[in-house]
Amino acid sequence: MAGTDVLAGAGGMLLGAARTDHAGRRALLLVRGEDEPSEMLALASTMGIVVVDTVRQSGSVDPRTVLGRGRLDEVADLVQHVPEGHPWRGVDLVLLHVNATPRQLVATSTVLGVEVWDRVRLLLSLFNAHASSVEARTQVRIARLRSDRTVLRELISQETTGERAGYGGAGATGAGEVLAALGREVEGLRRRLARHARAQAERRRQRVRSGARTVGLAGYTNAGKSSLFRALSGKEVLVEDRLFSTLETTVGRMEASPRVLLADTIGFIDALPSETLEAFRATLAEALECDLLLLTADASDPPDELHRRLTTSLREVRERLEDDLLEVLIVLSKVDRCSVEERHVATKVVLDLGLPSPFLVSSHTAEGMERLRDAILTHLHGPAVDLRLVEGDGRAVAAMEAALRDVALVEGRREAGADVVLRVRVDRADLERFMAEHGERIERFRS
Ligand SMILES: Nc1nc2c(ncn2[C@@H]2O[C@H](COP(=O)(O)OP(=O)(O)OP(=O)(O)O)[C@@H](O)[C@H]2O)c(=O)[nH]1
Ligand SMILES: [Mg+2]
Repeated sequence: MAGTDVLAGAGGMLLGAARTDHAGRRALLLVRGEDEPSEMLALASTMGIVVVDTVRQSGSVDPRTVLGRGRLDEVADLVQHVPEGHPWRGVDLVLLHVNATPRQLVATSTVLGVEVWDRVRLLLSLFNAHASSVEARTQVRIARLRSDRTVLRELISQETTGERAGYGGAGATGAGEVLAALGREVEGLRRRLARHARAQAERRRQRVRSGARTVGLAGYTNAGKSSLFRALSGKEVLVEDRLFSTLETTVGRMEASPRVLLADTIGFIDALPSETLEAFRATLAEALECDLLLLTADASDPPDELHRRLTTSLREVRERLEDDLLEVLIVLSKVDRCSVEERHVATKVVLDLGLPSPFLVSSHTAEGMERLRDAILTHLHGPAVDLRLVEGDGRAVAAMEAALRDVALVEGRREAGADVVLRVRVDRADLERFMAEHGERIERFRS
């Protein structure tokens, strides 16, 4: 844990120690320009951080300090000498609403003398707080160390050019050693993650060999992916009204369709630098390397938010897919919260993006779920067919039925005298093989 600790104490560089629980901390949000900080506030509140005030300065972002230097000095003065009863009392964290450069981070924290996080560091701390599996923790740690390295390099460069006093007493040489140690740690973690990714890829190959089909769930964070996963699979996963509840991929079988696997995964967010998301590549691959993708969005978002989040999700998905031909269904979730009018508006947002007509569903009321399930099966196996297994000369229908059940998903069954009529979903190749073997005893109708 050398990296974070060193950064936390480095000559006034306060960028966050290794603590994972930030609930109850009081923070100040600095906004430059006209940006709307609601997502930043949601990220902070997801972590239980109380943003006591927002300081906004018009104009464009200062390349050195985000806010202008004069304004930042004023803020520093008040942060360091807060009068009794002032809302800034107890503030020990300052948030920058932008993805700051290392230079801006170092300068701002030096001037303010309190811990400073930009949007990326806030996300990394959030990931760190939510990461529960070894895999997720490793991914987050890699992303964090990479980010720390850029800040350390900036510190070293400022010392070398005399812009700042010695680094934590040890000087640039000491910092250079820390940097090298961080590099080694990242390499070790990456090797561990690569082993994990290889094991996952092998599991995927085994699934394909066993004839299973995978349906991936992707979409903006908090879109309702895990709820949809739960509704379709019956498998319990973490569902919470917070951003990034899910950080790793869970695979489960679709209820009543054991050959269809669903993969729930981490959500997307705007403007997450690719080197940060890179740490989650293997996790995303687990869900995105699928036969069918359900791109999920929250129908109850305001239309412009829905548009932005869908655009981000589409971009992230497309960047990660080698295969453009992947089939995608658009799912609008949480429709139980929407009026008829709102549903129309949300549908229009989807169609205006040139996407196929969306499935409107609610994981809470199960509305639309049957239709979605049906569409999934139709995409994977084609439409349902009815097969009549005809009883004859001693060969029991039961044996045929058992053979069919090995390759097909049975959706309905009725008996007609000694015959059995089954409604099935079956891959064409499997059906052809089955017909070749038992053809004279099977009547196929209503496909
Ligand atoms: N009303 C309503 N709320 C829903 C529905 N589906 C999900 N939610 C709520 O939306 C919030 C987020 O749901 P999740 O399923 O955790 O969303 P997610 O996309 O997995 O989120 P992350 O893993 O954090 O990216 C939770 O509070 C859910 O209860 C729905 O169909 N109707
Ligand atoms: Mg989730």
